[in-house]
Amino acid sequence: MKKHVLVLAMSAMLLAACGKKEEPVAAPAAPAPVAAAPAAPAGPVLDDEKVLNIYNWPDYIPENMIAEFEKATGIKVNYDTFETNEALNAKLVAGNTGYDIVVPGTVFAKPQIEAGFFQPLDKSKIPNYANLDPSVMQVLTKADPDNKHLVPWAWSFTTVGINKTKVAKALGNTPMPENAWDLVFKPEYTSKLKSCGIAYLDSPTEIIPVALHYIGKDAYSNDPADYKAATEMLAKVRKDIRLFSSTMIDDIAGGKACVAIGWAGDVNIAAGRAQENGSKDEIEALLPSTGALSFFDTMAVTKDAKHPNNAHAFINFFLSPESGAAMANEMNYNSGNKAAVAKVDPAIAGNKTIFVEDAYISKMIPPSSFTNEAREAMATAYNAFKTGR
Ligand code: N2P
Repeated sequence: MKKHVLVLAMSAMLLAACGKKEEPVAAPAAPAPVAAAPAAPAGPVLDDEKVLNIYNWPDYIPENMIAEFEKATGIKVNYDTFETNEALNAKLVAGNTGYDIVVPGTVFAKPQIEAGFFQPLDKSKIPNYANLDPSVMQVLTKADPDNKHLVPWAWSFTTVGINKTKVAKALGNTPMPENAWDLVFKPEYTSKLKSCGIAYLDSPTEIIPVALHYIGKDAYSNDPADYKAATEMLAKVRKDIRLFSSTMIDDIAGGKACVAIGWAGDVNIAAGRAQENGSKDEIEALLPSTGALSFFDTMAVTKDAKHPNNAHAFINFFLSPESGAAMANEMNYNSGNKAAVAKVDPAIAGNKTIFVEDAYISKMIPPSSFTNEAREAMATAYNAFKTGR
């Protein structure tokens, strides 16, 4: 059993034994020490009710992480998933989510913080906060000015993912374009690739920003006139799009799509899944020459969380070096945990679409955010594009 798990387990047992609530675990009364003993590490503060409700994206957590946390703390975790930022946002706007921890992307987290949906974190309950990469925390300040509400779950980028083998076949004599975005946005390519399947993520705020970037506009423009320009471009390839997908990993791994607008981490998961299924096809996330859109998904504790202490305990557990390394090694996602890097498998650490090199990071379009009005206009534009063939 890993050391941090052991410490948590011991404190959970102590806590259960003395039945206290909302107080740090006290060390049992001991005879006056003869020699100075090192202070026992304080256990996490937990809530009376040993429950934690988490709402996260699918395919985004190492297999045993919840079970390990439950075992270490005695907390029962209810873990639900959502597929888009829009879906999570609708829940938060409706209120009374019942969730203690939610994982919005920063593009949505900014207005959500402003709307008062989250409570400030108590960093004294998150000693592993120190493991976080300052450069990632710096990016988060754009959504959360003083890093008060958000800690990273993972970051990656929205890009073009391909089944290289199938794409090469479908393109025939046409060489790969210099700009990978052409594969999903330029009729010359989409007309050929539709035979093996083109998939787009199914969300206005995933597709319109990359389309805006492709046509040379600000990816995070709040101007509806720009959305019109983006959907005019998109309309030209609409008939070639096979899927608007919320099951991208299986669509790519299972051969329903040979090219996709997807998240690099999920494309890497698809590559592994295809291999497990016995496929010899090469699947990869591309690094488009004109840049990809980086995204940062973050944990936040809801304002009305019923188990805020358990939430902090989980956040601290997630920020351990072991959890961060598992996110990379098992899930192909970089969790922005500096202390985890030394524990990452060399093959994963060397994958430039997971641990992105500085030279490409400087090419990426960092996240910004939209006003609520802009998001509505974007959704209208997107739905018209999606339904119009
Ligand atoms: C799900 C990954 C979600 C990333 N596997 C997009 N926010």
